Amino acid sequence: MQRWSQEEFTDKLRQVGQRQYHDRHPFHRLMHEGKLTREQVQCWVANRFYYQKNIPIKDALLLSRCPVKEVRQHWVQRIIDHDGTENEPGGIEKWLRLGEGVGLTRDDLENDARLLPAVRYSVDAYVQFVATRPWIEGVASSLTELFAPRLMKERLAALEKHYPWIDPAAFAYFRSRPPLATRDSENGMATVHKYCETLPQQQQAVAALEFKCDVLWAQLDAIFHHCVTTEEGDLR
Ligand code: AHQ
Repeated sequence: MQRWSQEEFTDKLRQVGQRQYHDRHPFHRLMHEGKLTREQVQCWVANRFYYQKNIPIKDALLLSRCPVKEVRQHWVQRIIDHDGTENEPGGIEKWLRLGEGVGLTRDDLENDARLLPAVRYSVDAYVQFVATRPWIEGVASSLTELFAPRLMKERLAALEKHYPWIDPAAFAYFRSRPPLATRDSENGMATVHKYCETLPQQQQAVAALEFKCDVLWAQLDAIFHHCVTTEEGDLR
């Protein structure tokens, strides 16, 4: 069987998102419907911080395994976007400010005080995946961001509408992230098109994206179980 055309390959990748992206997870649905309590929002922010702070680690691992200068030249910007510079707060700093905005301390987040085991393991599995798989599979796994801008816009509108107890300034991350996510997913898509030259490589890229959707979904399963069902009884 010969390799997929670029359109077919793009379509296969986008179908993964339609089937498995975490925008449809019950926890996000509760959030978007304004049904989360203060404690449940805090649980999500604290646990998602572990994912956010591991993104630059994952990206640095990918850089260290990628021999193609042109790919590294783009990829390095992702680390700067999250770590920031001495003058510019990056995504990690904005997420810490989100934490303070929902009533947590920076310490709570930085010391993983509320980190759930399954969130730790799913994020660590993502970092290990990028540390051990071929670098192009690490690129493919980041393509969940094809679907992130729409989710973040829906999330921002819901947070501003349904959670008046949170200072809207705390949502800076969700305002600034979508254009970066679009830029990164466009670069990632062009990179997998260029370097997945055989059908098996294309199939591995789709598998990498499916794996990453499970990484995101598993985090919300843990958060939903610990912070919703056990807290709210049998809320379905
Ligand atoms: O804030 C997010 C982010 O910086 C990234 C980096 C990217 C990657 O390299 O895997 N994935 C990602 C995502 C972020 N936010 C998630 C959300 O729901 O807020 C979505 C997630 C993604 O779609 O992969």
